[in-house]
Parts: sequence; C-alpha cells; structure tokens
Amino acid sequence: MKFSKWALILIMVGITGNLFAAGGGQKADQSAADGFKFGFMANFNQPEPPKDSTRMIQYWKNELKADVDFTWVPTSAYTDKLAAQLAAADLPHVIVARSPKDGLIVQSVRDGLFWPLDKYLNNPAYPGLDRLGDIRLNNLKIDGKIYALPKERDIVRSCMYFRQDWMDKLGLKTPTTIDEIYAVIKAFTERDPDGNGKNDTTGISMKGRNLNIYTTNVSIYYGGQAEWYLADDGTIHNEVDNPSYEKALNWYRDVFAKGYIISNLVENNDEYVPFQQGRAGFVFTDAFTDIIDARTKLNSVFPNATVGFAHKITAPNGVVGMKAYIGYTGALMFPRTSIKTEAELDRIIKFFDLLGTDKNILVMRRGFEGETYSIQNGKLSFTADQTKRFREVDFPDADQITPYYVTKPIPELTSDPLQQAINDAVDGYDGKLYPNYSNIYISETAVKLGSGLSDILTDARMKYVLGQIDLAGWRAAVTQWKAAGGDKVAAELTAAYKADPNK
Ligand SMILES: [Ca+2]
Repeated sequence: MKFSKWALILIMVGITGNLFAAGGGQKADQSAADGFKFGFMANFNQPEPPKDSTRMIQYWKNELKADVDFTWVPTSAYTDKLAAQLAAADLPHVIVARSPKDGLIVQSVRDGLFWPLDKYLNNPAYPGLDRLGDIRLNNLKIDGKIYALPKERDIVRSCMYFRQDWMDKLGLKTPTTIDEIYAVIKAFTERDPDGNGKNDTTGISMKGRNLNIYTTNVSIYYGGQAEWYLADDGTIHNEVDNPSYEKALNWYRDVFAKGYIISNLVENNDEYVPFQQGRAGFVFTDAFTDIIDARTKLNSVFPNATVGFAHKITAPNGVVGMKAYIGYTGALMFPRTSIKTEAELDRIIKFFDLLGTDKNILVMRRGFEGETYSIQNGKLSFTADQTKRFREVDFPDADQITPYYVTKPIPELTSDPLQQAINDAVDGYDGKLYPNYSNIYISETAVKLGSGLSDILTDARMKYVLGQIDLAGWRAAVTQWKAAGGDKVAAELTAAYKADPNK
C-alpha cells in the first residue's frame, strides 16, 4: 500500500493523528515495506557529505523503502549545530547525538523533548534492536529510561601489546596473569632483548595522563572491577574502595622504582614513540586498533620486528575480566517536536529494527557481494581496494547513521594474521565485562564538579607511583577526594541505581 503524497507531507510535518492505526493492524505490521519519508540529521567525517546518489542512500530508498531527507553536518561543527537546533526546537524526525548523555541532551530529555524507547527494547517484536545488547543500552539510560539507539562500537577493548620478537628471543610466553606481565617487563628491561649488549631497553611505555585508566586495568587483573562498581552490599563504590586498587598502585610503584616503565612517565605524551624507537617493548591500551598502528610505526624503523598482544588476564580469584567499554559512539534520538504520535514513532523504530537483519547489517557494514567483498567457505573477505570503495564511494559515513556497525553476521577473514588474531580475540571474548556505573547513572555532583574532583586522585596517584608520597599520603588524598565530592557522587549513583526499575 502506498501513502498519498498528502499523507507523506502530513508525516513530514508531524501533524498527522493516528494515521497508521487507521490503516488497521495489518498495516502497522508491514515494517517499512510501504515506503515512507523522514528527516535525519547526522554528522559526516568524509571530505564531502554523502550524496543522495550513493549506493547507501539508494539502498535505503529502493530496497528499504525509506526516502530519507538527510541533513549532513561536518563532525567538527555538529555539536554546535545540534545545540542551535535544540534551542530552536527545530529538529528532524531522527537526530544523531554525538554525546547522548551530556548536559544539554540530559536536560532536553528531562524537558520531555525526546521519546523513550523502552517499549521496543527487550521486545521480541524488534529482534534487530535486541542485537544492540544490554551493556550499550544501559549506558544510554537517563533517569532509568532509554531514549537513544546506540551507534554501536566494540565493548571489548582492553588489551596490551608487545615486541613479539623480543618475547621469542627471551623465550617468554604471552602473559596470562599480572605476575606474568611483570616477568615480561622485567625481562625486557634486564635481559637485553634487542641483543646489542647495552642496557638500553625497558618494559612499559605509557602516556603519563593515562596512568589513571591503566591503573584500573591492573586493578582488574588483581580482581577489581571498573571505575565505579556495584559492591556486594548493593551500593555503588569507586574503585579506590576496592583492595585491588592499592595492589595496582603498589605494582606500578614497584615497576617505576625498578625501571620497568619509561623514566619520563610524567612528561611522556605519546606511548608509540618509545615503542617505535625500540626503547620500550610493552604497552597497555584500551583500543585493539592501536596494535596495528603500533606495528606500522615500529616496522617503519625496524622492518623485521613483530608485535603480539594479550587480552585475557586471569586474576588471583580465577576470573578473567576487563572493563566494559561504553560500546557506542553517539546515538540516534527521536524528537517529539517532529514525531507527534506513537504510531509515527513505531513506524520509524520499525525501520531501524529492519536495519538490524543479517542482510541489512551486512550491506551497511561491507556493501554488496562481488563488489566490495566476497564469500568463500562461509567466510567474508575483502581487499584494501574494496574497503576503500566501500568507505569512500559506496557507503561513506555508514557508521554515522546505522546503529549496527560492529555486529558481524558472517565471520570475516583478513589477509593479515595479526589483524585476524585481533578480530578473533574481540569476537570470541568470553571473559567478564565490568560495567562502569557512572556510564549508566548520572551524578549531578560529578557533572557539576567535572574533572576538578578527579584531579585530586590523579595528582596523588602519580605521586604515589613515582615514590613522592607514601601509602598514608595516598589514603589522605582519597579521604580528601571523598570529602570534596567523591562520597556524594557514590551516594547519588547508588540512589539512581536503587530508583531504577530496570536495573
Ligand atoms: Ca639492549
């Protein structure tokens, strides 16, 4: 069934009443097959905004029957543009929110500007949306409800990479515990892994400002959890309350004192540089993609050097775990100013659910078989040229407009064994993922105080690792931080958690 032009205009301007219900229950069930129009404001990263003639937009129009009126805004200008449009209450049916929990969006949600989506989630009638997963969706909650569909990204991101050629030379195995990590960085420092007869290498390279996030990682390797975690008593605590956190700090303090980490930790602003120069052989990271970048840089100096990685570290309590990354880069939101009725919302959400079928995910992820990928023995593969055509010509900025971007309907092969090992590690990760409860709930105190509050811990953490203060000094800083707002943040996160009917 086709809508008349007038009906389409009614939908566009959002003054329609119960148009879809008027067509009978049958009609509402036909997903997007009838063809319809909606407006969509999104950011783009390519040099030019995607044209309506691209394969991507033609696919939406011809195959998915969605005639979308896009407003493309350069990523660098997007946040200001969205703020202006929000202030004017002039929004299309769908918008990208680059930071869907920043103050302006949270206030707009509390003012009733956006539709809640909870009724579509964990709902068997929307199997596509179900693929987005609870971790991502929980991280989008505002006051216990979900108002956004995540533009999904990986949740499994914490790992470490190292000079595999040094490991091989010294007879070391991929580390599986914090003590084995220690053995690697000790050997990289003390056993001349580059074989030049000089005492000129060390273990860890790190940016000084990243000590905070990689103290969390080591705390988890000692059995801790994410930065803000749910304790057994049902209240939310900061990691500094977990005994594993002091163990992690002591680990770094010892590593620094022994010289198993770069000596200019405080000033170092680029963890790649000592690694690339062959001065350090081990790097913690929260992005698997860094491994490939690091290898490229390393091989520009040492063409024969090889890189390995580890991501599954077993804590003393026997648990393999890592931080759950937030799992999205921006999200799609649905303004009430343009979508006037639940029936209209149903229709648009059905479209985004339809994007979540295997077939449509594959199209938005890799394009078309024979053009930008091929399938052999049930596995998908593609060349660098095909990827370039997909990203720059056929499906430019596809990752800005689809919720589904890291879901792989078909296993994917690459010709690079290291990249393949990374893909397999991410896809096959079966350890624990610890959510950060400050991603799920909002503390007004944390918003108000911003980074000024965490600076207290950041300063003390570094001083303790460098040996400039003792344990009593660290604990005094924790007490100071709690009094300055840390306790209040914990209380507010706990209250929000307890008030959440869907926790
Ligand atoms: Ca040496």
